Amino acid sequence: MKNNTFYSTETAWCPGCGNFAILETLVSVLNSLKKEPREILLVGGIGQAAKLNQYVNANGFSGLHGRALPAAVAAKIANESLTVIVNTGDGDSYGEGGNHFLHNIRRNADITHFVHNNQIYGLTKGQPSPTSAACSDLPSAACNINSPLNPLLLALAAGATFVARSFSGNEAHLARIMKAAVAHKGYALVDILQPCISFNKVNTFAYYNERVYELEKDYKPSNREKAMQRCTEWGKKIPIGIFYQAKAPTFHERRPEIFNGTPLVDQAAKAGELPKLLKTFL
Ligand SMILES: Cc1ncc(C[n+]2csc(CCOP(=O)(O)OP(=O)(O)O)c2C)c(N)n1
Ligand SMILES: [Mg+2]
Repeated sequence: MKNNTFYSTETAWCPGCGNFAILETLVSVLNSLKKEPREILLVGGIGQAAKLNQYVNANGFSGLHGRALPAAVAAKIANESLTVIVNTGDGDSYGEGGNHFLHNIRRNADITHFVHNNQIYGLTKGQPSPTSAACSDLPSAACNINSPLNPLLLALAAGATFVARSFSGNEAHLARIMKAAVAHKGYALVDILQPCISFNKVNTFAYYNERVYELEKDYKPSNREKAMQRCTEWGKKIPIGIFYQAKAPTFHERRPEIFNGTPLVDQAAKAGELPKLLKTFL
């Protein structure tokens, strides 16, 4: 198989958008997997970030705003041999899709979730999202009159087994974290700091370049309390890296009686089973 099996196509993003580095890094990570496009499913909701699946030559599914995760988990349930990767925005993942975020973490399906966190509703031209900075800290139209949400802390509290942050201005780091997230068995969240050059004039590439640093080489991602502490560090310094990783049974592993190592799509329907099943409801 050639090393350029996957490629990106023309996009409708603003020149200079932080999404480009995420797209190109994801394409290089997909090429490193040595899989065919038919073995990959890229899922999004609605938004600028969510358009990513339309720009890569793999299977794609665009759900409703905030509904990327249920679609991704459903596809994985039906066909566990698919590598399922969600790319969608902070508004989509943490705002409109907040409920799905919380409860799909608890399912621990073996999917990967890349959140392009530009701290803004980009597609609809700059309204505050749950991750926008508090108005008291940010004299801007796009500030949060509510308490800003820390998505990593929420994911840890909900029991996520892989919780990481990266930055679209550091492609080498992003590639490393993306690879680790895809390789992780279970739900993996990577919150990616992604400057929106059109509508977020505060959280720019310069802003992050000044603050972002990598977790120490000897940082151990096995301690959940420590991870909770480190992921709340946000201000003059912003750490990136894998905050937490743990082994836990996946959605499929917890239901061997259904999946039995064979994807549902490949399991033959047994003749006569449906009428029998329907009778149980009478
Ligand atoms: C149910 C529903 N509510 C609202 C919208 C309008 N809408 C479309 S995209 C979007 C915000 C997208 O923000 P985000 O998910 O952060 O993605 P970004 O564009 O910033 O990448 C909103 C509010 C919609 N399409 N559907
Ligand atoms: Mg956004």
